[in-house]
Amino acid sequence: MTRTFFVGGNWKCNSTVKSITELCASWKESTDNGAKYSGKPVEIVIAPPSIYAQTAKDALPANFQVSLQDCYSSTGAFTGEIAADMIVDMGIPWVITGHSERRTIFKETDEVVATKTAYAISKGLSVIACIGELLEEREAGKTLEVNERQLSAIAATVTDWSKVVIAYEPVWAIGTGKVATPEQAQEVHAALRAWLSTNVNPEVAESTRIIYGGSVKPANANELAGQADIDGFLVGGASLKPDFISVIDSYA
Ligand code: G2H
Repeated sequence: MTRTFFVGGNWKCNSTVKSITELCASWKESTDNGAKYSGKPVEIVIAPPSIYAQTAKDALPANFQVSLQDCYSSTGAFTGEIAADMIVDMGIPWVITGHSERRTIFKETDEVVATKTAYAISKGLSVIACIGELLEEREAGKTLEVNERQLSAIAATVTDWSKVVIAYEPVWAIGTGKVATPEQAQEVHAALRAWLSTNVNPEVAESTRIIYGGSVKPANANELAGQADIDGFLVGGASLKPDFISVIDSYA
């Protein structure tokens, strides 16, 4: 089975109308409205801050999809939240759940992430579900234990795996410039795929995209993309730049 290469751009809490307009214009120019890549299929999903979702949707190249960076698992009296229902209503097909900044800064537990993921899928969204270990967890030899615990919480609630992309993002590599080596990333990706095979089923393990995030940029994307179990990227800082297009092309 071929897993379509997946490249996500997570703009986090960055951007203005002006910067989005300029960035998208440069992407359109260098890609002939997004139509010109290396010839292989690639799925491209950009997650702007929610208030700029429509601005991005209007400005992005034609084959770029839009995601939100988080969602809430209910409508109602939840001031400041955006329910998955509303994301669907606005014609946005994707959402990110469990990003490490949600887990560490906003104290989202494995259970909260799992609930959001299941709810988003139940409303028809596709989900980029993030997992990853802290530096102290890696140094304590707990990398696989932590990632399998986080994946297990998500897997317990997922009913449709065709709607899920798993993003492995070691927290020590996020925004730090310290990218995991291709071997370090491949080791975890292979273990996660084996976990899916044993604990969900071999078909899901074979078909689910497991993407890497953490200081991905044009200079390191090709080598990471060459690893057998790395099916794409979730890119932060480098997705705010014109040459993000070379990350999209890194699978070629
Ligand atoms: C990891 C990544 C995007 P960056 O958070 O999700 O960010 O590429 O800036 O490390």
